[in-house]
Amino acid sequence: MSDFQAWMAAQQARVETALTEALPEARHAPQRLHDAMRYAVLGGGKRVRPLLAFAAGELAQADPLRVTRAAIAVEMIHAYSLVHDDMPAMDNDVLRRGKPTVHVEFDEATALLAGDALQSLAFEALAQPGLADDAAVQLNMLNILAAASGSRGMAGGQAIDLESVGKPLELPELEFMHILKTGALIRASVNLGALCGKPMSEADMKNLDHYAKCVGLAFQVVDDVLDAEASTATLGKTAGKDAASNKPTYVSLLGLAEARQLAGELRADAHAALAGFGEEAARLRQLADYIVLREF
Ligand code: GRG
Repeated sequence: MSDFQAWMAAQQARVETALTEALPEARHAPQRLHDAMRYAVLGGGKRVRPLLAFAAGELAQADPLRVTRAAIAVEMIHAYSLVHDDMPAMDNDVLRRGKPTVHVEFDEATALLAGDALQSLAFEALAQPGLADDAAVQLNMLNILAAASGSRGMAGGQAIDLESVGKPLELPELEFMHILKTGALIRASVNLGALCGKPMSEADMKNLDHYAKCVGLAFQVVDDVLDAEASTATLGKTAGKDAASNKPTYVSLLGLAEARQLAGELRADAHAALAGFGEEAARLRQLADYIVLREF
C-alpha cells in the first residue's frame, strides 16, 4: 500500500467513525428513519469530499478534529443528494454504492425524509461550538455550505440537469450545470477544510479555490467517462445510464478521447494552482491525480 493509499484509508476510517457517532442510533425513534439515514451514509462511498477537506486542512495546519466535523457535514449533504437523486422523480435508480437505493430498501417517503434529515444534520454538525476560534469564520463556513447546497449550487445544478434531458446542450451550458451540481460541494469541501486551520492570505485562498474548481469539474468529466466505460459491478451503481437516458455529458459532447484529455488538462490546471505551495499541499496534489486517474 502506498503512503497515499494509507493516508486515504486512515482518513476514510476517521470519517466512518465520526459519521457513525454523529448519526442518530437506529434503536432510537423514529427507528425506520434513523435506520435509513445510517443505511444511506455508512459503509460505502469513496469519501472524496471529506478527503479533500482533510487535505486542505493539512495545508492550513488545521486540527484534524475540527476538519472531521466539516468533513462529515459535506459527506452528509452528499449522501442526501444521492438519496434524492436516486428517487423515481429524479434519476430513478435501484443501485447505489453496491446496494439497493434507499427508496428501494425502505420506501419513497422514508428516502425523502432521510435526505431531508441528513441535510439538517449536516448543518447541525457544522454549527457545533468551537469549530473555529472566531465565530465569524464559523458563520462564513455555514454560509459556504448553505450556498453550495442550494439553488445557486448543487440543487440548482440538479434542476438544470433534469431540465436538460434530451436537449442538445452546448459545452458552456454543460459546464455551468456541472460547476453547480457537482463542483459546488467539492469546492466547499476544500474551502471548509482550509477554514478549519490557520488563516491564509487572500492570494493563497484564491489559488486553493481555483484548485477546487478544477478538481470539481475534473471529477465530473471522469464520472461521465466512467459511466460510459466502466461496468456496473465496478462502479457499484448502474453504468451506461447517461447514454440510455439521452443525457448530455462530456462524453456525448466531446467523445471519450477528448473528454479524457479535458480531465488531464484540468488535472494540470489543478496542479498549477498549487504551484506556490510546498510539501504541505502534497495531499491535495495526490487527490487531483486520484480524482482523474480513478477507475470507479
Ligand atoms: C438531489 C439536490 C439533489 C442533488 C443531486 C450530486 C447529485 C445532485 C446527484 C448525484 C448524481 C450523480 C451521478 C452526479 C455525478 C457526480 C457524482 C456526484 C457522483 C457520485 O459521487 P461519488 O462518486 O459517490 O463521490 P460515492 O458513492 O463515492 O460517494
